[in-house]
Amino acid sequence: MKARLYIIPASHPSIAAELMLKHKGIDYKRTDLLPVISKGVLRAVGFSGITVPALKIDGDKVQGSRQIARELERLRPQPPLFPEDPDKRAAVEEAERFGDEELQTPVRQILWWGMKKDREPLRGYSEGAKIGMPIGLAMKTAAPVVALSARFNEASDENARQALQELPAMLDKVDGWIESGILNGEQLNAADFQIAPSLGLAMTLDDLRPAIENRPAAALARRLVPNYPGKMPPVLPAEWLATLRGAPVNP
Ligand SMILES: N[C@@H](CCC(=O)N[C@@H](CS)C(=O)NCC(=O)O)C(=O)O
Repeated sequence: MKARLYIIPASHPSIAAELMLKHKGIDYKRTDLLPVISKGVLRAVGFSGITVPALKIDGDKVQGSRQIARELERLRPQPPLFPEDPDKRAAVEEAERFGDEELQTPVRQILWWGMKKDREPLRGYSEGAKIGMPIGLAMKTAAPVVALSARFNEASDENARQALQELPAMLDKVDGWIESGILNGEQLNAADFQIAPSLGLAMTLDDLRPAIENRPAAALARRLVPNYPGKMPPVLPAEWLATLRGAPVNP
């Protein structure tokens, strides 16, 4: 099987795709792309969409972490990414959908909002990546990359604040799935691989880690992404963090 995965360093759905390729034991080559520039490269190599993860496998092109999960399952059924039992499969698919459609975005918006305040952490998030130029040189283009990425991801004050408010209920949901055995069981599944990278990325933010690290969700992140690249020092306004830390919200 010939596979090439296109990623952006530290992108949570990209890490989900890598985890699934490894789970299936599929050897792959990786092309690391800088945000923004990634869109043009993906088009140039024949993908119809503009986001990573994007996978070329045996001549086919698959884009999107959930689509990649299904293509890998089709190409190599063992070890499985989805349970055989229909009820269990439906539960895993719902958790996976939540991870993709609901959890990824707030984490991404908080991260890019933080980068607008302090873009130096971008260096750490790119650690170990082969982006085709020295990281010091890439950092010289960091200002427009951050501005465009923040705009692309709609990382406005309002959305970042809203994302912070939504996060505790989302973490409760993940903890509930762990307690009921849908996530973080003996047999890992597509939802584990989808959700753990979002948790891992969130935990690279000093502002968010305290709200996650003692939860069951953190154990899932530590199991699957123990060395998530990057670290963002405290950057969010204390007032915005109040709901996350359990303090009452001002009326
Ligand atoms: N929900 C999609 C999200 C894909 C996505 O938005 N990827 C981001 C990186 S996390 C991207 O490619 N952004 C383009 C950019 O930042 O320039 C998936 O799971 O595949």
